[in-house]
Amino acid sequence: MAFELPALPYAYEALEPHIDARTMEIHHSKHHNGYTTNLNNAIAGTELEGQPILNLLADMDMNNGALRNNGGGYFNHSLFWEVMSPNGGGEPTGELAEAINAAYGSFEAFKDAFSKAAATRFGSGWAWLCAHEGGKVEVCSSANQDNPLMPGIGCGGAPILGLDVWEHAYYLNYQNRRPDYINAFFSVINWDKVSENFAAVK
Ligand code: MN3
Repeated sequence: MAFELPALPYAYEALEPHIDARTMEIHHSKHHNGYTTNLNNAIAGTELEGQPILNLLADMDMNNGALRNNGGGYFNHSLFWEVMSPNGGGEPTGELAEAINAAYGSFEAFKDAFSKAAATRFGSGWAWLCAHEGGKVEVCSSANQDNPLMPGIGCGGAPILGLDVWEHAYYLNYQNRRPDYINAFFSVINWDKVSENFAAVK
């Protein structure tokens, strides 16, 4: 019944040179593993034990710091690994491309908006591309391990693409150059997976 650390869908070194193997190993085996363990500890022996993660996020008591931070950390990283691929990059196609063009006018304009959201998130947090039922998409960001599925975050819809901008996600390779890391992320985005996520929401 407990949450388990999901296996990465590729090797730690698979995203090099864009994201280095040491960062991936620490990020997955230490950080994500820690959120998973601490999420299980936060719900153990409570009525929340056994609830699906989407229910935990939607019904989140935002004053419950352990559940908020670790439930978000567990979910956000599970999404993050899946929306990257060594065969990623390029641009979305099909209905997702149409939705992005409808909202932003072009892929380049979307990339600018997403990159700005990621670069200007002060301190630690995430940048998101969210989708609404009906298919409208929008970019936003949230602090710490919050995400758009939690109450009152101010991002609409469900996240279909997420970028971790905590320093632990990039500091070994990029130091303070967060914009370079954001740009590199676009070389590994798994648009097929993001399209799947989009189809599931809309
Ligand atoms: Mn992280």
